[in-house]
Amino acid sequence: MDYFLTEEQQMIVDTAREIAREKIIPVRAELDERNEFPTSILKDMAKADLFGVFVPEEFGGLGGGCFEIVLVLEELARGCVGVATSFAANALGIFPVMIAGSQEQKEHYLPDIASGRRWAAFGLTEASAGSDASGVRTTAVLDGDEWVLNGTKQWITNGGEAQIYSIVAMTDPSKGPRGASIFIVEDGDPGFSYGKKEDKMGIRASATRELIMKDCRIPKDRLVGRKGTGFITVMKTLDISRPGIASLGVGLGQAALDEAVVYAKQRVQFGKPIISFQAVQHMLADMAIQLEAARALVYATARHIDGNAKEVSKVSSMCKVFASDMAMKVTTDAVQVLGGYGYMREYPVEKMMRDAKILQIYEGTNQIQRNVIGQELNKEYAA
Ligand code: COS
Repeated sequence: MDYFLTEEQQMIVDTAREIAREKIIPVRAELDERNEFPTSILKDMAKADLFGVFVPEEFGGLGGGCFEIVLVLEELARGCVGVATSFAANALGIFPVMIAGSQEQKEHYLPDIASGRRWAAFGLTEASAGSDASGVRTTAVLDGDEWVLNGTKQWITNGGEAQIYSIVAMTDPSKGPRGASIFIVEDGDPGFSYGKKEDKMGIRASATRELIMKDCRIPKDRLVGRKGTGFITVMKTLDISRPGIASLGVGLGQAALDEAVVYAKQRVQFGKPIISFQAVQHMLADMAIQLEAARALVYATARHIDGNAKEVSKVSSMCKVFASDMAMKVTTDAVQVLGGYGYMREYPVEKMMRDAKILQIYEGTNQIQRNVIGQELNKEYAA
Protein backbone atom coordinates (compact mmCIF):
# COMPACT_ATOMS: atom_id res chain seq x y z
CA MET A 1 0.00 0.00 0.00
CA ASP A 2 1.32 3.47 -0.86
CA TYR A 3 1.06 5.81 2.11
CA PHE A 4 2.34 8.75 0.05
CA LEU A 5 5.23 9.74 2.27
CA THR A 6 6.89 13.09 1.71
CA GLU A 7 10.41 13.14 0.33
CA GLU A 8 11.78 13.83 3.81
CA GLN A 9 9.79 10.97 5.37
CA GLN A 10 11.00 8.60 2.65
CA MET A 11 14.58 9.66 3.41
CA ILE A 12 14.04 8.88 7.09
CA VAL A 13 12.66 5.44 6.17
CA ASP A 14 15.59 4.75 3.83
CA THR A 15 18.12 5.76 6.50
CA ALA A 16 16.54 3.56 9.17
CA ARG A 17 16.18 0.67 6.70
CA GLU A 18 19.86 0.89 5.82
CA ILE A 19 20.86 0.83 9.50
CA ALA A 20 18.66 -2.24 9.99
CA ARG A 21 20.12 -4.01 6.95
CA GLU A 22 23.77 -3.05 7.38
CA LYS A 23 24.22 -2.77 11.14
CA ILE A 24 21.45 -4.64 12.93
CA ILE A 25 20.60 -7.79 10.96
CA PRO A 26 24.19 -9.07 10.74
CA VAL A 27 24.60 -9.02 14.56
CA ARG A 28 21.09 -9.48 15.96
CA ALA A 29 21.46 -13.20 16.75
CA GLU A 30 24.72 -12.52 18.58
CA LEU A 31 23.26 -9.62 20.59
CA ASP A 32 20.30 -11.85 21.51
CA GLU A 33 22.53 -14.74 22.52
CA ARG A 34 24.86 -12.55 24.62
CA ASN A 35 22.16 -10.30 26.11
CA GLU A 36 24.26 -7.43 24.78
CA PHE A 37 23.31 -3.75 24.56
CA PRO A 38 23.83 -2.33 21.02
CA THR A 39 26.01 0.66 22.00
CA SER A 40 27.80 0.98 18.68
CA ILE A 41 24.56 0.66 16.68
CA LEU A 42 22.98 3.48 18.70
CA LYS A 43 26.05 5.58 17.93
CA ASP A 44 25.57 4.80 14.22
CA MET A 45 21.93 5.91 14.54
CA ALA A 46 23.09 9.15 16.15
CA LYS A 47 25.54 9.77 13.28
CA ALA A 48 22.69 9.20 10.84
CA ASP A 49 20.64 11.88 12.72
CA LEU A 50 17.89 9.44 13.71
CA PHE A 51 17.85 10.64 17.32
CA GLY A 52 16.89 14.09 16.14
CA VAL A 53 13.81 12.90 14.27
CA PHE A 54 11.30 13.70 17.03
CA VAL A 55 13.07 16.71 18.60
CA PRO A 56 11.85 20.21 17.58
CA GLU A 57 14.15 22.11 15.22
CA GLU A 58 14.74 24.93 17.74
CA PHE A 59 16.48 22.36 19.98
CA GLY A 60 18.64 20.87 17.25
CA GLY A 61 16.28 18.18 15.96
CA LEU A 62 14.59 17.52 12.64
CA GLY A 63 11.18 18.60 13.94
CA GLY A 64 9.30 15.41 13.09
CA GLY A 65 6.33 14.12 15.03
CA CYS A 66 4.76 10.84 16.05
CA PHE A 67 4.46 9.77 12.40
CA GLU A 68 8.19 10.12 11.78
CA ILE A 69 8.95 8.18 14.98
CA VAL A 70 6.72 5.27 13.94
CA LEU A 71 8.38 5.19 10.52
CA VAL A 72 11.82 4.89 12.12
CA LEU A 73 10.74 2.31 14.70
CA GLU A 74 9.04 0.13 12.10
CA GLU A 75 12.23 -0.08 10.05
CA LEU A 76 14.48 -0.70 13.06
CA ALA A 77 12.11 -3.44 14.28
CA ARG A 78 12.35 -5.19 10.93
CA GLY A 79 15.95 -5.70 12.00
CA CYS A 80 15.57 -6.36 15.73
CA VAL A 81 12.94 -5.32 18.27
CA GLY A 82 15.54 -5.34 21.08
CA VAL A 83 17.66 -2.74 19.30
CA ALA A 84 14.57 -0.76 18.27
CA THR A 85 13.32 -0.78 21.88
CA SER A 86 16.60 0.79 23.05
CA PHE A 87 15.96 3.64 20.60
CA ALA A 88 12.24 3.92 21.48
CA ALA A 89 12.93 4.07 25.23
CA ASN A 90 15.04 7.13 24.60
CA ALA A 91 12.02 8.97 23.15
CA LEU A 92 9.77 7.73 25.97
CA GLY A 93 12.32 8.98 28.52
CA ILE A 94 12.46 12.51 27.16
CA PHE A 95 8.76 12.97 26.28
CA PRO A 96 7.94 14.28 29.81
CA VAL A 97 10.44 17.10 29.28
CA MET A 98 9.00 17.82 25.82
CA ILE A 99 5.45 17.80 27.21
CA ALA A 100 5.86 19.57 30.55
CA GLY A 101 9.45 20.76 30.91
CA SER A 102 10.53 24.39 31.28
CA GLN A 103 12.26 26.29 28.47
CA GLU A 104 15.55 25.96 30.42
CA GLN A 105 15.12 22.18 30.78
CA LYS A 106 14.36 21.85 27.05
CA GLU A 107 17.40 23.94 26.14
CA HIS A 108 19.55 21.90 28.50
CA TYR A 109 18.46 18.36 27.57
CA LEU A 110 16.93 18.28 24.09
CA PRO A 111 20.04 19.18 22.03
CA ASP A 112 21.90 16.29 23.70
CA ILE A 113 19.05 13.89 22.87
CA ALA A 114 18.80 15.17 19.28
CA SER A 115 22.49 14.59 18.68
CA GLY A 116 22.51 11.25 20.49
CA ARG A 117 25.24 12.54 22.87
CA ARG A 118 23.12 11.41 25.81
CA TRP A 119 20.36 8.81 26.01
CA ALA A 120 17.20 8.84 28.09
CA ALA A 121 14.96 6.40 29.99
CA PHE A 122 11.58 6.49 31.69
CA GLY A 123 11.27 5.47 35.35
CA LEU A 124 7.66 4.76 36.29
CA THR A 125 7.32 1.04 37.10
CA GLU A 126 7.97 -0.27 40.60
CA ALA A 127 7.37 -3.60 42.35
CA SER A 128 3.98 -2.33 43.47
CA ALA A 129 3.22 -0.05 40.52
CA GLY A 130 2.85 -1.85 37.18
CA SER A 131 -0.60 -1.69 35.62
CA ASP A 132 -1.60 0.50 38.56
CA ALA A 133 0.54 3.48 37.60
CA SER A 134 -0.66 5.47 40.60
CA GLY A 135 0.79 2.89 43.04
CA VAL A 136 4.25 4.53 42.97
CA ARG A 137 6.02 4.47 46.37
CA THR A 138 9.20 6.36 45.49
CA THR A 139 9.14 9.66 47.37
CA ALA A 140 10.65 13.08 46.75
CA VAL A 141 11.02 15.59 49.60
CA LEU A 142 12.29 19.14 49.23
CA ASP A 143 15.25 19.89 51.50
CA GLY A 144 16.50 23.46 51.01
CA ASP A 145 17.52 23.78 47.36
CA GLU A 146 17.49 20.04 46.70
CA TRP A 147 14.98 17.25 46.22
CA VAL A 148 15.77 14.04 48.08
CA LEU A 149 14.49 10.90 46.33
CA ASN A 150 14.06 7.47 47.90
CA GLY A 151 12.74 4.35 46.18
CA THR A 152 13.45 1.65 43.59
CA LYS A 153 12.26 1.52 40.00
CA GLN A 154 11.92 -1.89 38.38
CA TRP A 155 12.39 -3.18 34.81
CA ILE A 156 13.59 0.12 33.40
CA THR A 157 14.47 -0.09 29.72
CA ASN A 158 17.86 1.58 29.03
CA GLY A 159 18.54 1.44 32.80
CA GLY A 160 22.29 1.75 33.37
CA GLU A 161 22.87 2.73 29.72
CA ALA A 162 21.05 6.08 29.63
CA GLN A 163 22.36 9.25 31.25
CA ILE A 164 19.03 11.07 31.69
CA TYR A 165 16.09 9.55 33.60
CA SER A 166 12.52 10.84 33.97
CA ILE A 167 11.54 9.55 37.39
CA VAL A 168 8.02 9.50 38.79
CA ALA A 169 7.95 10.09 42.55
CA MET A 170 5.32 11.01 45.11
CA THR A 171 5.65 14.54 46.45
CA ASP A 172 2.40 14.15 48.39
CA PRO A 173 1.59 10.45 48.91
CA SER A 174 -1.75 11.24 50.60
CA LYS A 175 -3.13 12.69 47.34
CA GLY A 176 -2.85 9.54 45.17
CA PRO A 177 -2.35 10.30 41.45
CA ARG A 178 -2.53 14.06 42.21
CA GLY A 179 0.47 13.72 44.54
CA ALA A 180 2.88 12.45 41.85
CA SER A 181 5.60 14.54 40.22
CA ILE A 182 8.32 13.93 37.63
CA PHE A 183 12.02 14.63 38.16
CA ILE A 184 15.11 14.40 36.02
CA VAL A 185 17.76 12.22 37.63
CA GLU A 186 21.11 11.99 35.91
CA ASP A 187 23.66 9.21 35.82
CA GLY A 188 26.22 10.01 38.53
CA ASP A 189 23.84 11.91 40.82
CA PRO A 190 24.68 11.18 44.49
CA GLY A 191 22.60 8.28 45.88
CA PHE A 192 21.62 7.01 42.42
CA SER A 193 22.66 3.49 41.37
CA TYR A 194 21.59 0.53 39.22
CA GLY A 195 20.53 -3.04 39.98
CA LYS A 196 21.59 -6.10 38.01
CA LYS A 197 20.72 -6.50 34.36
CA GLU A 198 17.62 -8.69 33.85
CA ASP A 199 17.77 -11.91 31.83
CA LYS A 200 14.75 -11.80 29.51
CA MET A 201 12.82 -14.12 27.15
CA GLY A 202 13.07 -11.69 24.24
CA ILE A 203 14.30 -8.23 23.22
CA ARG A 204 17.56 -9.33 24.82
CA ALA A 205 19.58 -6.62 23.07
CA SER A 206 17.74 -4.07 25.19
CA ALA A 207 18.96 -3.42 28.74
CA THR A 208 16.51 -3.75 31.64
CA ARG A 209 17.66 -2.80 35.15
CA GLU A 210 16.49 -1.48 38.50
CA LEU A 211 17.10 2.17 39.35
CA ILE A 212 17.91 2.60 43.03
CA MET A 213 17.58 5.95 44.79
CA LYS A 214 18.89 6.12 48.36
CA ASP A 215 18.80 9.69 49.64
CA CYS A 216 19.45 10.69 46.07
CA ARG A 217 19.93 14.46 46.02
CA ILE A 218 19.16 16.49 42.91
CA PRO A 219 18.89 20.27 42.35
CA LYS A 220 15.49 21.88 42.89
CA ASP A 221 15.13 22.84 39.22
CA ARG A 222 15.01 19.18 38.11
CA LEU A 223 11.27 19.05 38.86
CA VAL A 224 9.49 18.68 35.49
CA GLY A 225 6.30 20.75 35.27
CA ARG A 226 4.35 21.71 38.37
CA LYS A 227 4.42 19.64 41.55
CA GLY A 228 1.49 17.20 41.59
CA THR A 229 1.02 17.07 37.80
CA GLY A 230 3.25 14.03 37.26
CA PHE A 231 0.49 11.46 36.76
CA ILE A 232 -1.19 13.50 34.02
CA THR A 233 2.18 13.98 32.29
CA VAL A 234 2.78 10.21 32.51
CA MET A 235 -0.60 9.54 30.87
CA LYS A 236 0.09 12.11 28.13
CA THR A 237 3.53 10.57 27.60
CA LEU A 238 2.05 7.09 27.19
CA ASP A 239 -0.63 8.44 24.83
CA ILE A 240 2.03 9.55 22.36
CA SER A 241 4.48 6.69 22.91
CA ARG A 242 2.10 3.72 22.52
CA PRO A 243 1.83 4.10 18.71
CA GLY A 244 5.62 3.59 18.76
CA ILE A 245 5.16 0.19 20.40
CA ALA A 246 2.52 -0.59 17.79
CA SER A 247 4.98 0.27 15.03
CA LEU A 248 7.51 -2.14 16.52
CA GLY A 249 4.80 -4.78 16.05
CA VAL A 250 4.33 -3.72 12.42
CA GLY A 251 8.07 -3.91 11.67
CA LEU A 252 8.35 -7.25 13.41
CA GLY A 253 5.26 -8.63 11.65
CA GLN A 254 6.71 -7.53 8.29
CA ALA A 255 10.02 -9.24 9.04
CA ALA A 256 8.23 -12.47 10.01
CA LEU A 257 6.01 -12.41 6.91
CA ASP A 258 9.07 -11.82 4.68
CA GLU A 259 10.81 -14.86 6.20
CA ALA A 260 7.70 -17.02 5.88
CA VAL A 261 7.03 -16.18 2.21
CA VAL A 262 10.67 -16.63 1.16
CA TYR A 263 10.80 -19.98 2.93
CA ALA A 264 7.44 -21.17 1.55
CA LYS A 265 8.63 -20.47 -1.99
CA GLN A 266 11.83 -22.48 -1.48
CA ARG A 267 10.67 -25.39 0.64
CA VAL A 268 9.62 -28.36 -1.47
CA GLN A 269 7.35 -31.08 -0.07
CA PHE A 270 5.24 -33.59 -2.02
CA GLY A 271 7.14 -32.42 -5.12
CA LYS A 272 6.07 -28.76 -4.93
CA PRO A 273 7.06 -25.55 -3.12
CA ILE A 274 4.79 -25.41 -0.05
CA ILE A 275 3.50 -21.96 -1.10
CA SER A 276 1.48 -23.76 -3.78
CA PHE A 277 -0.61 -25.47 -1.07
CA GLN A 278 -3.75 -23.55 -0.20
CA ALA A 279 -3.34 -24.27 3.53
CA VAL A 280 -0.04 -22.37 3.50
CA GLN A 281 -1.31 -19.65 1.15
CA HIS A 282 -4.24 -18.92 3.43
CA MET A 283 -1.96 -18.61 6.44
CA LEU A 284 0.28 -16.17 4.56
CA ALA A 285 -2.75 -14.23 3.30
CA ASP A 286 -4.14 -13.86 6.84
CA MET A 287 -0.73 -12.68 8.07
CA ALA A 288 -0.57 -10.07 5.29
CA ILE A 289 -4.14 -8.84 5.94
CA GLN A 290 -3.57 -8.37 9.67
CA LEU A 291 -0.21 -6.72 9.08
CA GLU A 292 -1.50 -4.15 6.58
CA ALA A 293 -4.53 -3.37 8.75
CA ALA A 294 -2.21 -2.75 11.72
CA ARG A 295 0.09 -0.53 9.67
CA ALA A 296 -2.84 1.54 8.39
CA LEU A 297 -4.19 2.00 11.94
CA VAL A 298 -0.76 2.94 13.33
CA TYR A 299 -0.09 5.50 10.57
CA ALA A 300 -3.58 6.98 10.91
CA THR A 301 -3.18 7.22 14.70
CA ALA A 302 0.23 8.90 14.43
CA ARG A 303 -1.18 11.44 11.95
CA HIS A 304 -4.16 11.99 14.28
CA ILE A 305 -1.74 12.78 17.13
CA ASP A 306 0.43 15.05 14.97
CA GLY A 307 -2.66 16.92 13.86
CA ASN A 308 -3.22 17.87 17.52
CA ALA A 309 -6.48 15.97 17.67
CA LYS A 310 -8.24 16.38 21.00
CA GLU A 311 -8.83 12.79 22.04
CA VAL A 312 -5.86 10.50 21.54
CA SER A 313 -5.95 7.95 24.38
CA LYS A 314 -8.50 5.63 22.80
CA VAL A 315 -6.91 5.36 19.35
CA SER A 316 -3.42 5.21 20.83
CA SER A 317 -4.47 2.20 22.94
CA MET A 318 -6.32 0.67 19.97
CA CYS A 319 -3.28 0.63 17.74
CA LYS A 320 -1.05 -0.68 20.55
CA VAL A 321 -3.40 -3.62 21.16
CA PHE A 322 -4.10 -4.39 17.53
CA ALA A 323 -0.52 -4.25 16.28
CA SER A 324 1.00 -6.15 19.21
CA ASP A 325 -1.62 -8.92 19.06
CA MET A 326 -1.01 -9.05 15.29
CA ALA A 327 2.75 -9.35 15.83
CA MET A 328 2.29 -12.23 18.29
CA LYS A 329 0.00 -14.07 15.85
CA VAL A 330 2.07 -13.37 12.73
CA THR A 331 5.39 -14.39 14.31
CA THR A 332 3.79 -17.56 15.73
CA ASP A 333 2.40 -18.38 12.28
CA ALA A 334 5.79 -17.70 10.69
CA VAL A 335 7.31 -20.31 13.00
CA GLN A 336 4.50 -22.67 11.91
CA VAL A 337 5.18 -22.10 8.20
CA LEU A 338 8.87 -22.87 8.75
CA GLY A 339 7.90 -25.94 10.82
CA GLY A 340 10.83 -27.69 12.53
CA TYR A 341 13.28 -25.20 11.02
CA GLY A 342 11.25 -22.34 12.49
CA TYR A 343 11.73 -23.79 15.95
CA MET A 344 15.52 -23.81 15.62
CA ARG A 345 17.78 -20.96 16.77
CA GLU A 346 19.46 -21.07 13.37
CA TYR A 347 16.45 -19.39 11.75
CA PRO A 348 15.40 -15.86 12.78
CA VAL A 349 11.66 -16.48 13.28
CA GLU A 350 12.19 -18.20 16.66
CA LYS A 351 13.69 -14.96 18.06
CA MET A 352 10.93 -12.94 16.42
CA MET A 353 8.28 -14.95 18.24
CA ARG A 354 10.10 -14.45 21.58
CA ASP A 355 10.49 -10.72 20.87
CA ALA A 356 6.80 -10.31 20.01
CA LYS A 357 5.55 -11.29 23.47
CA ILE A 358 6.76 -8.16 25.25
CA LEU A 359 4.76 -5.93 22.89
CA GLN A 360 1.57 -7.23 24.52
CA ILE A 361 2.98 -6.42 27.97
CA TYR A 362 5.12 -3.28 28.18
CA GLU A 363 3.93 0.35 28.08
CA GLY A 364 0.67 -0.93 29.52
CA THR A 365 -0.58 -4.50 29.10
CA ASN A 366 -3.14 -5.10 26.39
CA GLN A 367 -5.70 -5.66 29.15
CA ILE A 368 -5.00 -2.12 30.45
CA GLN A 369 -5.32 -0.76 26.89
CA ARG A 370 -8.73 -2.40 26.62
CA ASN A 371 -9.70 -0.76 29.93
CA VAL A 372 -8.70 2.63 28.52
CA ILE A 373 -10.72 2.01 25.33
CA GLY A 374 -13.73 0.78 27.33
CA GLN A 375 -13.63 3.78 29.67
CA GLU A 376 -13.42 6.21 26.75
CA LEU A 377 -16.39 4.53 25.05
CA ASN A 378 -18.34 4.76 28.27
CA LYS A 379 -17.60 8.52 28.45
CA GLU A 380 -18.42 9.14 24.77
CA TYR A 381 -21.78 7.41 24.84
CA ALA A 382 -22.79 9.05 28.11
CA ALA A 383 -22.38 12.49 26.54
N1 COS B 1 -4.39 12.23 29.57
C1 COS B 1 -4.57 13.19 30.52
N2 COS B 1 -5.07 12.90 31.75
C2 COS B 1 -5.37 11.61 32.02
C3 COS B 1 -5.21 10.58 31.08
C4 COS B 1 -4.70 10.93 29.82
N3 COS B 1 -4.52 10.00 28.87
N4 COS B 1 -5.60 9.41 31.66
C5 COS B 1 -6.03 9.70 32.90
N5 COS B 1 -5.88 11.02 33.11
C6 COS B 1 -6.23 11.76 34.35
C7 COS B 1 -7.68 11.51 34.73
O1 COS B 1 -8.53 12.41 34.08
C8 COS B 1 -7.65 11.72 36.24
O2 COS B 1 -7.64 13.10 36.50
P1 COS B 1 -8.60 13.70 37.65
O3 COS B 1 -8.00 13.21 38.93
O4 COS B 1 -8.51 15.16 37.43
O5 COS B 1 -9.96 13.11 37.38
C9 COS B 1 -6.28 11.19 36.64
O6 COS B 1 -5.47 11.23 35.43
C10 COS B 1 -6.34 9.77 37.15
O7 COS B 1 -6.94 8.97 36.14
P2 COS B 1 -7.64 7.57 36.41
O8 COS B 1 -8.55 7.71 37.60
O9 COS B 1 -8.19 7.06 35.12
O10 COS B 1 -6.38 6.70 36.87
P3 COS B 1 -6.27 5.17 37.27
O11 COS B 1 -5.46 5.12 38.50
O12 COS B 1 -7.61 4.52 37.24
O13 COS B 1 -5.34 4.56 36.12
C11 COS B 1 -4.73 3.60 34.01
C12 COS B 1 -5.60 4.62 34.81
C13 COS B 1 -5.01 2.17 34.31
C14 COS B 1 -5.10 3.92 32.55
C15 COS B 1 -3.25 3.92 34.25
O14 COS B 1 -2.89 3.55 35.55
C16 COS B 1 -2.32 3.24 33.25
O15 COS B 1 -2.14 3.71 32.12
N6 COS B 1 -1.71 2.12 33.65
C17 COS B 1 -0.71 1.44 32.84
C18 COS B 1 0.61 2.02 33.11
C19 COS B 1 1.63 1.55 32.17
O16 COS B 1 1.53 1.73 30.97
N7 COS B 1 2.66 0.92 32.72
C20 COS B 1 3.73 0.39 31.94
C21 COS B 1 5.02 0.94 32.40
S1 COS B 1 5.41 2.45 31.75
S2 COS B 1 6.63 1.99 30.30
